[in-house]
Amino acid sequence: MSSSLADPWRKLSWGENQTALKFVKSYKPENITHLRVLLHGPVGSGKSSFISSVSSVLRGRIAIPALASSTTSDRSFTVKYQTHKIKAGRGSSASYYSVIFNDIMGLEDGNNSGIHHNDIKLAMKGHVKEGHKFNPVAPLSSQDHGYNPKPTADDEVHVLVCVLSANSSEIKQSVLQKMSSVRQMASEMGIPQMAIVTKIDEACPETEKDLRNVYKSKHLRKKMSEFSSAIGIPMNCIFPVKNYSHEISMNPHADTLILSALEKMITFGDDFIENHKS
Ligand SMILES: Nc1nc2c(ncn2[C@@H]2O[C@H](COP(=O)(O)OP(=O)(O)O)[C@@H](O)[C@H]2O)c(=O)[nH]1
Ligand SMILES: [Mg+2]
Repeated sequence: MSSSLADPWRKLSWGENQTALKFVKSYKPENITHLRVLLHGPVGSGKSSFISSVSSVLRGRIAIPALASSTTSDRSFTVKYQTHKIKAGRGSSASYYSVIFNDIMGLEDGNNSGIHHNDIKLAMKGHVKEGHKFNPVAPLSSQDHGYNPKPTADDEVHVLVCVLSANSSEIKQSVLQKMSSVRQMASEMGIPQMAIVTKIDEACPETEKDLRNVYKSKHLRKKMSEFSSAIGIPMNCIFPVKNYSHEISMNPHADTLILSALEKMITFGDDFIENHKS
């Protein structure tokens, strides 16, 4: 039996990125400064790489991966709440794009690692101050210095993105359960959710050879559908991506996948911003 479908189950205009790029670059939310995307997922799932990759796509060249902090072997680093912005232009005319990112790793096994459930909720509501160091055993309380008592719409999270690796047959059921419960918290707050599935190159040799095979791969489709039922995100809100990890030059097909996910983040986040205007 062949491992690939004759026809892709989702159609993309591979390498034709101008329209999407223009959309992302020119996007401005109404009445607020930026649209905040919160990425969550296990250590090593590719959150930092995705943010760097977005930066590379928007700037048209490989970004210095200054953001890649965590490695799978380093699970004990302090976890700071940090906003990542992407610079548009250079020198004195430099500004930032209106889509900004935070990433949190809240989903490790065991009690003493990861971020407390309630802290993730507070982050989504905008109560966590920039630079706050999460403490897994002492969740943030309203008396703490890191607590922002009066968050504005700019501090809030506008779209929640689950980040999972396609190459992780070993993602534990307990991790998926935690992701599912974070997603449910977001649902209760009306925050839209979606997922990206990273490392599609590692998970599928055909896709590694040519990224355009991604929606023909039976293996990846199965993987995405498993994630979909495990965390409760519909298939049409799950996007496979290949992050820039080891390459030294840009790949227009990788950009197409990244932009396709990014466009969805913006339209979802913008809907939320629209619906919650005060
Ligand atoms: N081959 C491949 N490697 C990736 C991809 N995304 C991330 N990586 C690698 O996976 C490792 C962990 O990624 P990182 O972004 O630090 O994960 P984080 O802990 O979620 O921030 C790094 O070595 C990345 O280079 C991908 O799409 N393909
Ligand atoms: Mg990271």
